[in-house]
Amino acid sequence: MLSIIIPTYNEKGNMPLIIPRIAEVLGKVDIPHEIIVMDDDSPDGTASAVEELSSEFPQARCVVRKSDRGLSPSVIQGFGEARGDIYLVMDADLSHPVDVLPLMYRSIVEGGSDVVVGSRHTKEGGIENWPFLRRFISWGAALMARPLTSCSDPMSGFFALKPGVIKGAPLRAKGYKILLEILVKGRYERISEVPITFKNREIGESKLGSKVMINYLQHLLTLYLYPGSASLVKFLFVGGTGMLVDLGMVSLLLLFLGDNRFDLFSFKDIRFFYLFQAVSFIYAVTWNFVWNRYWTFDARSGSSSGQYVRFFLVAIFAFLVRSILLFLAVDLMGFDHQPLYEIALVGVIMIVTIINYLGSKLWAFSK
Ligand SMILES: Nc1nc2c(ncn2[C@@H]2O[C@H](COP(=O)(O)OP(=O)(O)O)[C@@H](O)[C@H]2O)c(=O)[nH]1
Ligand SMILES: [Mg+2]
Repeated sequence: MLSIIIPTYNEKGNMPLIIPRIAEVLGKVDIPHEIIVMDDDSPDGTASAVEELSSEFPQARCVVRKSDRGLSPSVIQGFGEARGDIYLVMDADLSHPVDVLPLMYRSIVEGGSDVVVGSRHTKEGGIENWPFLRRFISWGAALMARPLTSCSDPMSGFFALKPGVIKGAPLRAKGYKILLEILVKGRYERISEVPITFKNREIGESKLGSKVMINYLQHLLTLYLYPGSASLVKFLFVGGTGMLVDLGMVSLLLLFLGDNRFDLFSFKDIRFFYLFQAVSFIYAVTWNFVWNRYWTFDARSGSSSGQYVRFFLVAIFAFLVRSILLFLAVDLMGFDHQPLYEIALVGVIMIVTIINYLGSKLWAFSK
């Protein structure tokens, strides 16, 4: 059974349009379903409109919410009310095309997707009659979420999923973009998109105004900080702090244990220099390991000793690659003067970073 969750606030006029339309479209292809209207006690009588319709459409019911109002909490509570095997969320105002419901249903049941998104930004998707500025803002907002998800339209309010995706996920109800929240915190493997053309509402008014934008930026920040999200961004950041830790440590060791405190690079015995470098290397790798395990990849469920050994091997391998490439570039190819040396160095660091990242993600911390 498909559970359709529709959050509403003052959508009385749309109820006699959307409920029969859903029943018609799904009835034609025999998809058993329930329609759960999650209403925030709308003063216009949305709930009684649903009540009236439910004699003809017994699959529809309304849950009236009197506390913790808001779009996302309504949807989250709707997941708790749903009794179906697939949950689908859509707006009440017919902005989301009802005809694609069977397609979304089938991409989960037959296509094996865990999540399906009705997308405005995919090929053949679109938005009807939006002025340029609104389109531009929407595009920019989606771009800012890009590192968090592969979905082209994570701001969409039209999506379906298997209940297992959100089971146990710590969904936070403060943002308006509940799909983005689910895509960052939920558990899923396959996500697909169905192109939709978003239509402007004809009945009622939009509830989501400019406050949504500030809220969105705050929401984005919490999602970027959430363990396991946007792992490449976090990995680069952690790697940067690791470089500072490495440099700081080597300088401290040289300062306090070097032969000549005031001249860092005058050594009677060069072996000390290598020893200090090795110590700082281990220290920095350990620093990176801890942050990457808990934060970048959220890999605390795996064995930490195994992860540490693998992470260390990746780091040593990357270090060897770095040394070999630099030797080739500087000693063999003659990239030993400005600006060739700098170009070679940047290139080598990029290659080594990619090795470190992929080695960590796909091997050291893989689940
Ligand atoms: N339960 C509930 N639903 C809401 C709330 N705000 C908006 N909605 C519903 O969420 C859907 C999208 O809202 P809408 O105002 O159309 O946003 P827009 O399409 O971005 O302009 C509609 O079905 C609204 O009735 C709210 O605070 N609580
Ligand atoms: Mg709308």
